[in-house]
Amino acid sequence: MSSVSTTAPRFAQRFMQVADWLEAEGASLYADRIRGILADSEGLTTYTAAFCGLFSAGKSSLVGALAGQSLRTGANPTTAEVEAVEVEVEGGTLRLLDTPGIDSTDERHREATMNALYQADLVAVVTDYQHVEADANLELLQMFAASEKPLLLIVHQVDKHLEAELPFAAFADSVRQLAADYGVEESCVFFTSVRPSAHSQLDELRAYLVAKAEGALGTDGEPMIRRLIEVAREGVSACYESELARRAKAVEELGGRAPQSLDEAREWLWDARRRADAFAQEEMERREAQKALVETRKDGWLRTVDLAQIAPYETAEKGRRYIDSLRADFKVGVFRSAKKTEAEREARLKAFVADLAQKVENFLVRPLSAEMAQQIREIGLHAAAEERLIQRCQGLGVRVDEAFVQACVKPGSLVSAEYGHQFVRDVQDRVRREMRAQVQGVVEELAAAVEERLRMEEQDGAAERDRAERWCHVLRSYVECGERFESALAAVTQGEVPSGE
Ligand SMILES: Nc1nc2c(ncn2[C@@H]2O[C@H](COP(=O)(O)OP(=O)(O)O)[C@@H](O)[C@H]2O)c(=O)[nH]1
Ligand SMILES: [Mg+2]
Repeated sequence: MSSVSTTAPRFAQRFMQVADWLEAEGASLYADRIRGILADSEGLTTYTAAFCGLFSAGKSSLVGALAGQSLRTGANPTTAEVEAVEVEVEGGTLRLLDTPGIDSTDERHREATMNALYQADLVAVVTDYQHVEADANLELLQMFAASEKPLLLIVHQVDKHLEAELPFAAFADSVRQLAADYGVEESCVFFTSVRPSAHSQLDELRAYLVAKAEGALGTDGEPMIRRLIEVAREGVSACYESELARRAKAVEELGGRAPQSLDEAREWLWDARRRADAFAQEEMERREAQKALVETRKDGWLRTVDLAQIAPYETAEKGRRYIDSLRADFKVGVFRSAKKTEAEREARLKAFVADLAQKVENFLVRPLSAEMAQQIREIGLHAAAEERLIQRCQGLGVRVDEAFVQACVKPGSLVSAEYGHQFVRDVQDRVRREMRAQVQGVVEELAAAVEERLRMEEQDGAAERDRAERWCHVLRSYVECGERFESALAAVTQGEVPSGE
């Protein structure tokens, strides 16, 4: 952080609003702590070192010795108060907090100690010579190692050391090793005693604290601002903790594992969205491909209808001969009797009809019906729908009989010599038109069957899609909460009130 020099008091005041916000969010403990820091009129010019540890570690004696004063010492203190002694340093005051001690048997003392620590710029864990590795001490180290505050490990009452049992250097090494395990540097480990001892670093510790205080106070107000920010951040964390945990649990319930970080959750969400989108895309593409296939088949079948050779030359010739027989001047036989003429017309009509019907059957109906049935099978519809359609294909056909052909004759055109050709084209057109209409009918039923199959497939995929959507939802909900948390943290770090939800 850059020097806040003259702006420090004003900047600090902004935390009043942050405190109000925390209060409104239900984190009144942190709101009170901020107000407590702000209420300290000396706050901006005070550097605070808190001494904590088990009872009788010698904290009070040590603090007194550091300050050159005598503090209330002795076993079993009845008060749970935090005592402060102050030492003048350049640029302000070094305040030493003597805490009542962490005693697992008295929750009030533990609480008073923990409550005092938010005011501290530095924490010193004090242990007596004989209890360096006591569980409570290790717990304390563990807890403060996680915070941002500088952390000291002080092994007190080293006058109790007996060189005959263990060389002091070896003892000191093992302590430094332990400290390193908790991220405490060698320069932050001190050995002290208020009784005469060759190993005591009481003066070094005092010099260290004074230098630390003067260094921090030289930046004018920074220690206090740091404390304010730290408490505000803790308060924000407290506000979001349970909600974020709840949402992480929802993610874990669905995905088997809770995200380890917001970034990981963002990655999961990104992935989930991509997969859900791909799923929807696939579905749409399948739908479009199926529709395109039906269109392609329809075009192919209609082309088959149009190109079928249903009236090759000899068939067309029979048609033209029939038309010739209808002309007014058509007469046959020596006597050109009406009966014979009529019989000839009848014969020519029958010959044309029989030939045409056979050609239509052989070159149009049968090949088309086979082609359609084959291609419909290839689509892979549900059995019942496929069966229905195949039957429909097998039932395709045009009833080419005398009436069909006669209906195509335009009597008014009989005078034209060329009409025979036109007539044969008209007959073919009528055959193709009727076939086209039947093909169209099959295509409509096919399209409906394809649609039905798609719908059922999509229904089958619905459970999977639902799951994917739920997964996206819980991830989004976690990420949103995490982002609000992050931006609230960023806001209070700037002394700003986090913006609304
Ligand atoms: N031998 C020895 N005893 C000490 C030392 N410092 C404190 N004591 C004794 O340890 C006991 C507890 O000291 P006190 O300062 O009250 O510990 P606190 O409970 O941590 O505050 C008292 O009887 C002190 O006289 C020391 O450096 N050497
Ligand atoms: Mg004490």
